[in-house]
Amino acid sequence: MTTRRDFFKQVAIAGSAVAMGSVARSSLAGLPEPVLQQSPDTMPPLTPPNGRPYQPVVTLNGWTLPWRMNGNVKEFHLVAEPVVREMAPGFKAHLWGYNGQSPGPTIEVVEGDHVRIFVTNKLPEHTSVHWHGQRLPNGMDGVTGLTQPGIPPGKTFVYEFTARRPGTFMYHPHADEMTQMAMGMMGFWVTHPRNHHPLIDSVDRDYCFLLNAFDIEPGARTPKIMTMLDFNLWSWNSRVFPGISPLVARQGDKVRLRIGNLTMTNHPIHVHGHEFVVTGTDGGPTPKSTRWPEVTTDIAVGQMRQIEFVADELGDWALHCHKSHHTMNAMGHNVPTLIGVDHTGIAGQIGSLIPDYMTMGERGMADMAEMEMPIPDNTAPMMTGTGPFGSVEMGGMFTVLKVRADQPRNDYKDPGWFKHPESTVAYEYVAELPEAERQSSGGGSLMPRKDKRPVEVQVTKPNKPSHNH
Ligand SMILES: [Cu+2]
Repeated sequence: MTTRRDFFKQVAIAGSAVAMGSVARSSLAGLPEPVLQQSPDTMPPLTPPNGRPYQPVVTLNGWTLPWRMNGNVKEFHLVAEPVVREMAPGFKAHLWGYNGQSPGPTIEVVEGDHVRIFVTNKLPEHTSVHWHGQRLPNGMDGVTGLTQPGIPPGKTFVYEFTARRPGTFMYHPHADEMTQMAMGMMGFWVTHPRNHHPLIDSVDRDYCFLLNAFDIEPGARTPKIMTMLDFNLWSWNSRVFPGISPLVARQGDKVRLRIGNLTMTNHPIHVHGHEFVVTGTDGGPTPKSTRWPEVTTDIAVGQMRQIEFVADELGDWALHCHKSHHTMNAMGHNVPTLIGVDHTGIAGQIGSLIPDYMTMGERGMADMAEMEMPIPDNTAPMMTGTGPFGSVEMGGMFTVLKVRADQPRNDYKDPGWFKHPESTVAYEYVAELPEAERQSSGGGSLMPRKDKRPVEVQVTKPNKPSHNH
């Protein structure tokens, strides 16, 4: 452990992505040096230094794995290992991943490339890598027990195949999958077209990320691997809002998003302010005749979707999963619904017994986002992220598409909040509200009111309770 800690110190000095030090190099002679990533930030696209040229992708809160050309073979080195992933500022999870992060690095190759991937297993149990969606020899498919023995701890296996068709793919273990996927082992794979492809447009910005989910008790660090459905952290590339980078674009840019789902449920991904078309799946590019405009696309379990649009509307546009429980973090689950329950007085009495006690949710849950609620150390707040108008009241699978007129090309830096032109923001109506006629009338002739009973549900709206007990 000491060696590793010292190594990380050196890494911090040397920069964010570095080759493994000389200690490990001697024992791995003949292999490409594994490159490790220390930062959870979105790294700039990796322009290919050699091999066939292509337009690189940008991995949200991730990076692309550098390679070595060995003759005409592109060689990569993946290291399966325990990692510490910062899922949001102030919240670190103990996961399993590849090369220092979960997910692992994105692998980018070009159609026709001969690819050799060394996989070193530094986990306490065997593993394998399945190359989801690829055409390859059966023995390279990575299914433990079926097409290969598991890679034992401490051993390195080699996968070798030709990237036969262009498209959007992913990789993940096919060994003790329930554990290894629940712990965060997965990565993205993009095979770029070799020549102009009639169904693959070139774009100005090409983003990719994986949908994943974890169940980590507030205050804990390690996911519960037995959870099948009731996850409490819904993440993109093992990050939760407000920890997910914004997607930035220059006005008029053609933007592609490549999204893969490795959770246990479907995610309807919704883009505000723009319409997109689905241009590809993990089966390849979609025929043009099948493309129609959408603002939400459902991504089922084990599926990948490639969507494209022109970012022509200036602003800060929400981009999120449309399942509202997937845009909140741990603490937001298993809270009883208290809307309409009047707690006046009770909180004070309980507060004398439990100093930090506060009532939750009697007017809805928005208060929760505003309050500085005491939460255990190392816990992502339930929903938060502060925008220019206050709390965004979101967590989990949420980020912002930022379209700017002056965003420099190939610049992925966060431009800050959108400055709305005058008179383009929703505003308060300040005059007296007229009484609606139907409030006093007996109803129209088509639907006359049948009786005069008062409405049955009276929602109690108490005054804002004080929470400073
Ligand atoms: Cu979702």
